[in-house]
Amino acid sequence: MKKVRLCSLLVGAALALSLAGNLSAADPKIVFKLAEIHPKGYPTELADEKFAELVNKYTNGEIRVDVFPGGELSGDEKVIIEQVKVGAIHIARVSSGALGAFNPQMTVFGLPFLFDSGDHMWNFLLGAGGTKMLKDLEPSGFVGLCWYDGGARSFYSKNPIATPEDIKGQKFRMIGNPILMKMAEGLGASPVSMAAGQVFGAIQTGVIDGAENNPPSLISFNHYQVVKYYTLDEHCRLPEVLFMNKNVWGKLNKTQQAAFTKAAKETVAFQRKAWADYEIEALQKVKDGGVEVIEVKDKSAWQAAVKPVFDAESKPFADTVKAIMAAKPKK
Ligand code: BDP
Repeated sequence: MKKVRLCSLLVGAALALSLAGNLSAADPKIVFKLAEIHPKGYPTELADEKFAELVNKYTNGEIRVDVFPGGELSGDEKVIIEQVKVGAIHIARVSSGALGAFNPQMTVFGLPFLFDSGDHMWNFLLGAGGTKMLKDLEPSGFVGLCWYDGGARSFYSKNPIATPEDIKGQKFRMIGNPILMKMAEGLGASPVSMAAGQVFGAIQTGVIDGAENNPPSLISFNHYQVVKYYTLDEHCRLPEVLFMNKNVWGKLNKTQQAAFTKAAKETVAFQRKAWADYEIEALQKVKDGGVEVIEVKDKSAWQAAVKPVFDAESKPFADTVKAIMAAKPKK
């Protein structure tokens, strides 16, 4: 009995010690966990590894970041974000689509056809607007480190989709972004929300007809094996986010914080390059896997079909949308 009490006292004291005060430079045991649902070698995962390497380098070995890819810590980004919020996971790379449930401003990226192109998105993300959005993660208990590319999302299904009308009556898993759910409803589909890890089984067993995502995700989650058609309507671009627990950040000293910021910043160009290369390769793999890829050269019918959703849903984000429109690259 006494032993047990002493034990729990010691554990309590150790915990208090680790929670109070700064993480000291002399402490060799600063090891952070970084969660990633994509497998090793995926462009965001490569960037996570690069980030870990640079943090170690710039802190002169004081801090180690261990990357857990392939959903090893959880295959559900909602769970990962909850864990980052309580500090059980220190750092994570997730989709801004999933972060919206914890930090509503992130929902804005669900607005259909918000960005004209990848360049348009990056002009915004790397400018004052995108920097402010990372900063505005703080009231939610997070520190935003940087943005990564997540390309454009398009519909894929067991059934053909040539025009927006073909969406009608089909059941799609939409990433849990309320605007995207409304967009699918607006197109006459039944949107279903579930973790990315559940989509393969749900399509295979006929619970849903399809989903929407970028080409690399069709490969990383093996969805290309269970659908027949991929229609490149490119209805939205959801940037990826590297972020961490705010209290953990607060325990880093200024030099360590600067090392994190520098490391994160340096991974952005690296990830964008890895993304650009892999996006092309992944689309080819989808085709080689037997999926019919339907190009949508003229998107005006799709844009017109979702305009009412854009108009209604953009209202709460008027300032951000204005900043995004102003970030269109000059032609
Ligand atoms: C992918 C993102 C991943 C999301 C997934 C999804 O890279 O972070 O979990 O989409 O649709 O594009 O849930």
